[in-house]
Amino acid sequence: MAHRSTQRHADQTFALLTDPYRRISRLFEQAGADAIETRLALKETACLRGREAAQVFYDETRISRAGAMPAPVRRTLLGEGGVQGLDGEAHRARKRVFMALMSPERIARLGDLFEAEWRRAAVEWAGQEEIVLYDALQPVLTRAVCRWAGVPLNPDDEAKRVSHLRALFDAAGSRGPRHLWSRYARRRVDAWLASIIEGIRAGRLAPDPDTAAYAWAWASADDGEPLAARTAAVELANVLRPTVATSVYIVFVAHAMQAHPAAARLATADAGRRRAFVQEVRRLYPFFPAVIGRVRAPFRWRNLDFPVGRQVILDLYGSNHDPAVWTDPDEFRPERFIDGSGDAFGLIPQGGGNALTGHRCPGESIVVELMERALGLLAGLNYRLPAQDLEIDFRRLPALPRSGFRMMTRRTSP
Ligand code: HEM
Ligand code: MYR
Repeated sequence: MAHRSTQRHADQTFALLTDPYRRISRLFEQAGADAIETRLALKETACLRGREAAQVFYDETRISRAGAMPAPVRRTLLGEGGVQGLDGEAHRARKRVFMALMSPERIARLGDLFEAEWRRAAVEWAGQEEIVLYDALQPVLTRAVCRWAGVPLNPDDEAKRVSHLRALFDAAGSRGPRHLWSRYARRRVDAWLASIIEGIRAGRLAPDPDTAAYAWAWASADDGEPLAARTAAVELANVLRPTVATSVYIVFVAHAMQAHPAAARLATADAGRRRAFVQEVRRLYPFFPAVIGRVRAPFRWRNLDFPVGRQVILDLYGSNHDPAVWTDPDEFRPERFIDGSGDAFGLIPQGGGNALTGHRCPGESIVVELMERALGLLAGLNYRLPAQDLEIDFRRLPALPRSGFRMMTRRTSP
């Protein structure tokens, strides 16, 4: 069929820039397949979606991750030399350090710090005509996660640190000057956190042993020597940045609460329904579009050849909307998760498989905790929504409601 061959050979880079979340899904629909070949940034690329595709992608004997991440992503969002680009035992050793930070007690502690910072900020919000939730959350999350991670945050530097951490995830996927701003922010964040690591090693700073700053300052490399300070800084940024990025998901929680007030009321009153509501927000709303790897050993799957070195993309957003896995995938239905979140390859907004051994995100428990806390806090906050454009802008990376979610929070006298 003529249109299939055009589609196979047309480079999708431009189309992806204008519709980063849904472009690949359209190709799956057009081809009537869950595995398609295309070209991306001039490279032959296999795109996959769905539960079985996730099993293939996370099979380490088939797909490797080292060197797969494009330079523009490493120079902004991720940094150089971090866990995302490692394979095998080097990866597992690095990953254990992240996972050791995620005990239920420590996660609850971060939740408590977030609530305390939210309540402090809410006093200020009550004196303002209006706030933009997305912007208002980042200082709150930065203060909470820096306290939690043992990273001192000098009040004079706070605004600067918040804007740099935000730029790492909010501006990385832009073109032009905003992308360069993200690169600049990466250099500033790396330098800041490397100085914290050096301060700990020199005894000038003494964070608690159960913090991320302590863990990364004293983590060792393959050869048993301490990690290079710059690498430890990148890993510490791998804790701070994504926690601040949870602001995107919290805006989506607020968005879903206004769109589905009955479900939101149930979620406010019941822990099981609250978890289900949050899982459905993570499934439905667009955030991390896709993950990328390379074929390590040749294989064939769904009538497609996967030669060694071939670039492979697992479409996370598409997988969470795959009609073969989800009934009415575009509908918001928290009930799907009332009996739990299913297996490790179904709901995959933060990657699939096993977080301890594979590349799945180690921060899911943080994200779910902060989203659940935010749901309760939003339900308890006195606010009205001014007229605004709440439509999700799918061309933005990360996608967001066009208005950033404006709220009228002024306390009116009785
Ligand atoms: C990896 C999403 C929050 C730390 C990932 C991956 C995704 C993801 C898609 C890649 C999985 C893969 O390569 O297979 C998200 C989203 C978040 C979030 C949407 C919402 C804000 C967090 C948090 C942390 C975190 C709070 C804090 C510790 C990491 C790290 C990796 C990772 C260190 C690399 C893991 C590895 O390569 O083994 N995340 N994440 N993320 N995430 Fe998250
Ligand atoms: C995190 O790891 O910080 C959490 C998730 C951030 C997702 C940001 C989504 C868009 C970034 C794409 C970067 C593309 C750069 C060319």
